[in-house]
Order: sequence, then C-alpha cells, then structure tokens
Amino acid sequence: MALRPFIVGNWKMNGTRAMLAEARAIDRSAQRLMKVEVALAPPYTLIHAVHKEAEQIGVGAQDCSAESDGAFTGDVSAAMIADAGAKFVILGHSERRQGHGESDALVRAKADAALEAGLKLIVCCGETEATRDASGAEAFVVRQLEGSLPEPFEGVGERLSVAYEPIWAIGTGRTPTVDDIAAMHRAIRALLVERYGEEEGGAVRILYGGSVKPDNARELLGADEVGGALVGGASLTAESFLGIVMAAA
Ligand code: G2H
Repeated sequence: MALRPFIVGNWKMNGTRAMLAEARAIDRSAQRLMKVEVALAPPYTLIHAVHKEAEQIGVGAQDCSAESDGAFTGDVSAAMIADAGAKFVILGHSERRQGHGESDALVRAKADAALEAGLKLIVCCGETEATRDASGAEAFVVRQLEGSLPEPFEGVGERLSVAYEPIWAIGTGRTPTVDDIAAMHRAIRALLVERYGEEEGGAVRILYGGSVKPDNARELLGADEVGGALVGGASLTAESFLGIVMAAA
C-alpha cells in the first residue's frame, strides 16, 4: 500500500457512554502507530464525547442529511455533526441503501452537503450476492459510484475515500478472495482516475469492508489497491480493532 493506510471503525447502532473506554484505549495505542490513520464513527450520540477523548484518532459520523436545516424531524445535518467534532462522514452504506431506501442520487446530495460543511467523505459501494453470482459485480459497483460520487472538488485525494463492501460479506464472516477484492479495487481506481484525474483520483484511498477481523486483516489489506479497511463488528472492542490497526502498520 503506497498511500497511508486508513482504518475506520464503524460502530453502527452500538455504544453508550460505557464504550468511551474503548475509544480512549484505541486513541492511546494509535498514538504509537503513526504509520496508520485511525478513525472511529460512533453513533451520533457519542460523536462529541469521542471527539473530546481523542487526541490522535479521527471521529466521524455514519450518515448525515442532504438538507442544511429546517423541519426534518429526526435528521441531523452535516454542519451539526461537524459542530459536534466530526471530521468525516460515511455515506451510502448498504445498511442505509437497503434499510432506508437511499438512492445513488441521495448519496450524492448528502456528499455535496457534507463537502459544503467542510467534512471528508467515505462513500460506500458494494454488490449483492446475486449480482456477484451473475458476474456483474464490477459493472454494478462502478455504476453505483458514478451515481453516488460528487463532481470534481478541491482536495479530492485528501478528502475522499471509497469503501468497497460486498453486501454478502457484511457481518457474515465470509469474505471475497484477495483476487476478487483486487479486481474490484482496480475497477474503482480506474473510475476515480477517469473522474478526478490521475493525481487526485490516484490519491483516493479505497477501503475494503465486510467481516474484517484481526486474523484476516493482513491478507485483505495486502490485496492490490486496498488502502485500508472499514470495520464493523471487530471495531467494538479496542483489542480486536487494534489487532486490525496493527496488521496495517
Ligand atoms: C461492513 C462492516 C463495516 P462488518 O458493514 O462497515 O461491518 O465488519 O461487521 O462486516
């Protein structure tokens, strides 16, 4: 991996203030592993508290609204999460696309709102098992990203990451082969270079997500064009998450 590896913990709908001890432990260890960029995306309710704990790691949100403010009960804007201390936002996770009907166009609108608020982006993509079985995975993911990624903007390479998460690998313990991951990441890289140019598109980190664990992290992170990992279940304890961070160091 030529780019500095980026390891992000996505806590999903897990965590109360009792989990702050895990964030603190992750932060303290990350200070000794400067070769790796480490971040956590806790639920909205913990963003500010994790931000206050964190000296080294980045803190982000798992979603934001495409709207800036107004009568949108239950929604949270990009400016609000930035105000709470978030530096980035995960957008278009399959649990949002599938569970909340989010379209590519909505993901792109959220990305525009997040950029406007000064946030970095992690834009997710990934195919179902049926799509993979039909041999259409790469074309599907490229199309999904074409609809979800923002138009060229200032600082693409630094502000944008893409997370490839095959839906059938999320929380299942199953992972694609290293060759399949590499082929998908190369297809994503080609799209990024086409859209944002050689330099900026080449600097975007493409993360792999889906059942990343301490015991498979080194192999998955070693695949061509894998610039880090988006980690769900294994990010919930400092011990397992740091096992993955160390595999990237
Ligand atoms: C995929 C991943 C984190 P897990 O959703 O985004 O979750 O590591 O639990 O498969």
